[in-house]
Amino acid sequence: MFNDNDTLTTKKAHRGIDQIRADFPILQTTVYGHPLVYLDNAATTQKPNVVLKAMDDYYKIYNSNIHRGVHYLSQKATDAFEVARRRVQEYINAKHEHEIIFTKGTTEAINLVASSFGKRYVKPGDTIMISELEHHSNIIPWQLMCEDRGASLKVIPINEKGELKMEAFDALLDETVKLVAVSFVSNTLGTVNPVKEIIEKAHARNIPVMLDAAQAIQHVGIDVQFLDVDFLAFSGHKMYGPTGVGVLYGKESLLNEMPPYQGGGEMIKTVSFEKSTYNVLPFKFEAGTPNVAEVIGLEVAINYINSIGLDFIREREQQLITYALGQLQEIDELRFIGEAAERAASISFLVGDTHPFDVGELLDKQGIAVRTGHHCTEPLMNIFKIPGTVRASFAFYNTEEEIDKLVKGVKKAAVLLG
Ligand code: C6P
Repeated sequence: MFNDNDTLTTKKAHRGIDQIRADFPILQTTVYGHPLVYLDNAATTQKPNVVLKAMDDYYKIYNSNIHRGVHYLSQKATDAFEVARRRVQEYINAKHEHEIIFTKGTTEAINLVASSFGKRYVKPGDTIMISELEHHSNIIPWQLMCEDRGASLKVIPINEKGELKMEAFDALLDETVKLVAVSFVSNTLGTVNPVKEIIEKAHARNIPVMLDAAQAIQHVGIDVQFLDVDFLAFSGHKMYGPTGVGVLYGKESLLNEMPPYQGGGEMIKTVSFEKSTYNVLPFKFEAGTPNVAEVIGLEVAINYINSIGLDFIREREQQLITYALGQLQEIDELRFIGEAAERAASISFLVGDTHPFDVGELLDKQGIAVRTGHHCTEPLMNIFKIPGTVRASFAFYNTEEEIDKLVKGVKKAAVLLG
């Protein structure tokens, strides 16, 4: 068990788990009279006080539009916004600041690439390769673009454990493939995909790779130069930051070749009714007033993660997963969906023949928040021939005590639902 006296070998968080939890006001709340047990971190993580304060300070002290005014407030807000861009650049080790494009989330980042890359590089007969594990956000944008461009999707199959079949990937990789777009970590099964291998193999054929890092960025250190990945997308709200902000990282050489995604203020150099010209990176892809407070909040969330330490986070979350898997597998009626060897902080399961919603509701009444349903991965559910799962997803602020409550709650649900 992890408590204030325990130490982790790579421990950067010199504070105990209780002190860390005190940073998150929502973790002190109750639901139906029970202390909240928040195990829905893959949907969104909770926000520490420092993030909430940074956003509040912006609105109270220097609320202003950015990149537009010479006045004091505008300069201050612009500086804070651009510091955030540098912080993201450092966090993922991008080569250039202007390779960081602020979006409203992973979904928008993927749509941006699908639309803009598609217009520039995809023609009839081409294919885009995704996998059976993908979130709808990494399926639909490609489908829409393929319909528009006369292209089609190729889908990497998975094995019964929920791991990509890499020999199938090798076989599918041919000259029709214009881009490989896969998740780093599956939101439903927690599978960690062999992304380095995927990138190397795709690059051997000069095919760029986009990673959906929505479920990876908060769990593992990502170095885009080491991975040599071409595009990377993630959301602020899944990494202890606010909703309404996300990031698209793209290699300068590709982004420079791609047309704007949206038109409006900030993304132009000159405008006339006959012909307009476009701004340089990153502004070419940031039309309109961005979510300034959210970008500032994201910067502080990254600072917060850095203060806890990604090594600590990874090690702590692995402890929690191992503990949860061990405890849950003691329940006779429970069946895991997805048993990949490499996994990050999500566990999906079913209890006997019960519907996941019923289990989720009973857990909710005990103050335990899990997600139930298809988790925006309907094709994956179809492959497993199930309507959905119960998903418990963890963050470093969770405890073994909370997992014990989950296990007790699932046992109770198994009895009540027969
Ligand atoms: N998954 C979940 O409960 P947005 O909504 O744009 O912040 O993120 C979309 C998204 C894209 N890819 C993956 C792998 C994701 O997990 C998500 C969001 C949440 O699993 C909400 S559906």
